[in-house]
Amino acid sequence: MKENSFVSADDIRSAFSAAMSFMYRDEVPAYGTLMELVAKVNADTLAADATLKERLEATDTLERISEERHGAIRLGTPAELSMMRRVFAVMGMYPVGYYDLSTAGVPVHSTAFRPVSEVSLKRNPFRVFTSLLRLDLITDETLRAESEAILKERQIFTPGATELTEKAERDGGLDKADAERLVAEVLETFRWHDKANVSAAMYKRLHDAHRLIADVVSFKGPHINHLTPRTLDIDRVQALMPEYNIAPKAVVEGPPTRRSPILLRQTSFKALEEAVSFRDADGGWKAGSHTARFGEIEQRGIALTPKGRRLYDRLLEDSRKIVRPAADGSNAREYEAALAEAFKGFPDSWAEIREAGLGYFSYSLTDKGRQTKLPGRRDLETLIADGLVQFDPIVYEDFLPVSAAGIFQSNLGDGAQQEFVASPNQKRFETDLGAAVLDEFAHYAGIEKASIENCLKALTAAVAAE
Ligand code: OOG
Ligand code: NI
Repeated sequence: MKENSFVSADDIRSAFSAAMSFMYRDEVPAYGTLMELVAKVNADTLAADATLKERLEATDTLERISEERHGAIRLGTPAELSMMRRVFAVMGMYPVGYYDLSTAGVPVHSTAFRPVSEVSLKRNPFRVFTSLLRLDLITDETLRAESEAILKERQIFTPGATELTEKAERDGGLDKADAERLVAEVLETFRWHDKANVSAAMYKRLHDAHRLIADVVSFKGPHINHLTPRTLDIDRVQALMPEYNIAPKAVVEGPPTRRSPILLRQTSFKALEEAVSFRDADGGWKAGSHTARFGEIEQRGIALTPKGRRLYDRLLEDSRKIVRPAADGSNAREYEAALAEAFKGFPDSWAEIREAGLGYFSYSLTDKGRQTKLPGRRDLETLIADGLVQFDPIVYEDFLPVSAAGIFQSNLGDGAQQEFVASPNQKRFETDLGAAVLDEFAHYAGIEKASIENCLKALTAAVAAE
């Protein structure tokens, strides 16, 4: 096969995210309603803000503004995780970051499979927050062994998905027909199954141990549990959800509303109780219900340096010392006020954020810079002061463990939280994954450094070329 007949990984990912969106809207009608609301709020925001519209047009992202940015799944075994990695690689999605959620009372650890290069992110930014169940955190040994045995029996990938992934690995890509088939086959892994793998009694035992364990172990596959479009005004969507008959989670996760947005803000509508059936003793089915699937929205800001992230974490913690958001939303106002107050400690302009070394920026030449030739290298600050170089925030493309835990919690029901001993285990996760995860900070730092190098080179190359 000639290499140039291969479909690009970016195109496969695009087709896959579109197929997922279509399937999920069909499976979860409330999600379709959320998409409509998001599209409306985005259109209103753009109509009221001509500068924002221009900027989005210039960066070529206007058309896809309300499309999904991410989804999430929860896997049961190391074998599932490593195969998932291989499948996502065919779609140009690679594991970035390690998230330990045990501290937040959720027995999983996670990574995000996502496109990494700027070109790929722009083409289609779809990513999947992927969690692996940690049976090692389950204290009941019998239940742990039973769960392992149940999970061992299931096969979450179709033979076609496996075969096409192997083919892509062998040949270095897929042609159009194979790529289309792969998307259809992989979609099966994420489909909802309303017939459980277990009896109602087993489901109850799993559920009593932790709702998340029941969600992973009881079913044939890792149903997609939410999709997340991007909104230009998260506060507005949060406020409007009830009018659209969808129940928002109590508070928006992440930083407060700001002039210069940092990291990631997220909210969701609460997971729905859905009809499922369980196996009974004589081979029939017994009616029951399960709560797992929801819809989420996100708004992204600048990626923070380790120093900026430490400040963010500290301020978030400070605000939560004053008010911890209650699951029923009864103190949402107080929480928002405490959050806003705490974040007065975080500079709110790009210039200050940059000067304090809190965020990552991409540097480029100004018009004046493009017409300038310099005899030798000058330091960056002088070039900025002289108006030759400008800077723009680099968007945060990853996730936040405290926010993720908040999203998990509000969608696992409002019952009592469970405590687990903090036990991050990135080594174990990477062994199970079969690869190392990319370090997000190193990645952003690399993008920033490359942009500076490009400016310096371009400014001096003008002389060399003379
Ligand atoms: C994943 C929750 C994390 C996010 O946006 O932080 C997440 C899950 O509930 O499986 O998707
Ligand atoms: Ni999410």
